[in-house]
Amino acid sequence: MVSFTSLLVLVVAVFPVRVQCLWPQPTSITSGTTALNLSPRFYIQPDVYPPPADLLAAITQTELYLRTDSMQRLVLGRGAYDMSAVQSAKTLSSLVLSLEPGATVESISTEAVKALGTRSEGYTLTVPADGSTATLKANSTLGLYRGLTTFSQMWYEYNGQIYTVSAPYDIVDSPAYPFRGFMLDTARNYFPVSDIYRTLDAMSWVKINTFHWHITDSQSFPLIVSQYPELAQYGAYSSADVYTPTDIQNIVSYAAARGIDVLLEIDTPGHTASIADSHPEYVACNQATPWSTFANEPPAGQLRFTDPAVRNFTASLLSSIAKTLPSTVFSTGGDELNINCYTYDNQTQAELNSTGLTLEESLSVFTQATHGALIAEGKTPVVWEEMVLDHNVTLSNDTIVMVWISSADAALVADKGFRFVQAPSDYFYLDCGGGGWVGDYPAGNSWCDPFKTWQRAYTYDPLANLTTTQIPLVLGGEQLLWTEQSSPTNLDPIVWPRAAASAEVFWTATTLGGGALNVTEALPRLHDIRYRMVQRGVNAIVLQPLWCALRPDACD
Ligand code: CP6
Repeated sequence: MVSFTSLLVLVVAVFPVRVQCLWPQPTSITSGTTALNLSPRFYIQPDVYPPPADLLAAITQTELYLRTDSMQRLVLGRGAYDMSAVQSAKTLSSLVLSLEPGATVESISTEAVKALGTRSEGYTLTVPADGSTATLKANSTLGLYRGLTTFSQMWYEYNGQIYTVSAPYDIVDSPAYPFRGFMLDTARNYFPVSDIYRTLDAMSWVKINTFHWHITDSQSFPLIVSQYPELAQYGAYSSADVYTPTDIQNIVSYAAARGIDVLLEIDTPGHTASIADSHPEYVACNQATPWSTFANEPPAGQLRFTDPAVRNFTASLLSSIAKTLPSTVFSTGGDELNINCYTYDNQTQAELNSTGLTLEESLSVFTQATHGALIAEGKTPVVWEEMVLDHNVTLSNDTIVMVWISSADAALVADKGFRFVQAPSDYFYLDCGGGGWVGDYPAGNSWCDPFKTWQRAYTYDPLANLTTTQIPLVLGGEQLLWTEQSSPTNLDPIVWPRAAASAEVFWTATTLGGGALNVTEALPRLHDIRYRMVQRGVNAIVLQPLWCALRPDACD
């Protein structure tokens, strides 16, 4: 005999009432099963005086998303979804934003570029089921912005009606880690400013707060630097494939208004062949052959860092760029330095002989000069892991290190006592061909092998193999797109929604690390945010057959 209760459990198991589909999942949330509509006169009221312009713009944008985001199976009309509960539901007429008592009113943009660990991104969001006013509170406008992002993900438009079925909501949310990034390489292939804007939009939807911009490399130098216009004039792919100082300012402002800080990287002293296009005397092994003896990919070419003129030039270049940016962080790169390049360079050898320094000691002198120039501009230097693990370079204690070669290196960097960002290639590289010189890798042995799925990134444990004293050194992490085999044609599909995986790992996962997250639970939520991305103009790839999204237990 099947009892009534077991039958009930069965029914619930077959047709579970799905909870909300937020991404990233808030750190603390309770929600219900009551339907609620947005009133046609619904408005978002900022009780913030005076309301910063970027907060008002974010409110307008949120109201637009509310009106345009639908649920996929309702759009298709195959959902077998009972809208009667929604039709008779109560109506919400306003969301009121306010800052906690004592908070100073600053713009989102001001808050977004503050030093890591000093930004306030948390918020509380309450949406009662009875139609009384919803409230969003935070200590800063940046926190309000994060809360607006969450609010926009609670609702679906259907036939002119905007509804949720999971009221009431009670959310207390703040990020587990201060650095949640995405890196784009704009040197292997050029990306127009509009592509970068769209990418920043998508980043903001999943609360990514750092755009790590690998702007230059050996293949091209697209950055126009006012004091050194020759770099882009000769080093860019064309006079159109450049970022002007105005482009940079526009991108930085666009990002900041969306809660995103721009971490600009000028990779030095390796990955700099494009500097030889304007300053051949500064570059060793420029386009030397075979390139594989001198670099990880063609063309070879690295700065002659032993040369005092190169040291001064680089320090001055970095400070002239850094001074135009509001961020407190700036990356000098430092990855994949090829030693052969200097062994065979007569000028470098002569300089080492005359100074009596080893190559590594000289690299330390160079790095102290470039980092000194950045520190003088109030910036905290950021470097790739080789600078601390491979070369014995003297760095200031607050230097931030990017782990990339392997997730196993995180513990090694932590042993050195530096704060670091998790960017391990074995989990977070999105490209099919970082260094992917097609033809140079046997079939089945490219950098794309294996392709890293969203599940791979999602199950990364940022705290694996770290001791309790090392855990505070983890600033967060980022997924990365190297663009040897990417361009505007495939930007959205190769990045989204995969890059949302680490956004949740570093927002939601707390002391347990990524292992606390569950891919089965995440899939319908990721599907949902992916479909929002598509509706908002980002060409994110599908995660499953459409059939799955039409099931009754897909997101409501
Ligand atoms: N370019 C630069 C690259 C890579 C790095 N730096 C890279 C290395 C290995 C892989 C993918 C990308 N293409 N400047 C390493 C930080 Cl698998």
